[in-house]
Amino acid sequence: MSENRIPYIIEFPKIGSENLGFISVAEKELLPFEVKRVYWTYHTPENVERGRHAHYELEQILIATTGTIVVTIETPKGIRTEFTLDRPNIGLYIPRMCWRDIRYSANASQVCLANMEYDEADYIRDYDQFKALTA
Ligand code: T46
Repeated sequence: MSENRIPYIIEFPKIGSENLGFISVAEKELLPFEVKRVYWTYHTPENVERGRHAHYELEQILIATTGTIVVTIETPKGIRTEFTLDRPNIGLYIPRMCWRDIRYSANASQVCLANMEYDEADYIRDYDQFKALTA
């Protein structure tokens, strides 16, 4: 699988102009996995922190199509990094077995590309369990 992968920012093409507007495209050469699911979140209040879990096998790319999303990732090696998604032509790749805490600006809309279908059994929702599994 992707044991040694680390989170990173993907820069998608930005096609267009200030006069006409822009299109960004996620074509497969830029993606580290085959997309099996797309979901999106919106209207998240600013005082709510989402995520707060890891996944055994799920890999994702998060894109803030509007607003700003701040994602704190902790890798299996315990390295914590904060990523700010504040442009609609960038995405954050999150490998499997990474803890994520996510905050949203009030106007944020988030699109997520995922490598597998929804499976509640893939979630690790307890931080102590995450630490034990990655020790
Ligand atoms: C992540 C962030 C960015 C479904 O029924 N289907 C789905 O595909 C998803 C993603 C969720 N759900 C249900 C399951 C829960 O009852 O929606 C509810 C909230 O889901 P979750 O706790 O996953 O929500 P978030 O926003 O905290 O996390 C999700 C992803 O799970 C997570 O991997 O990185 O979005």
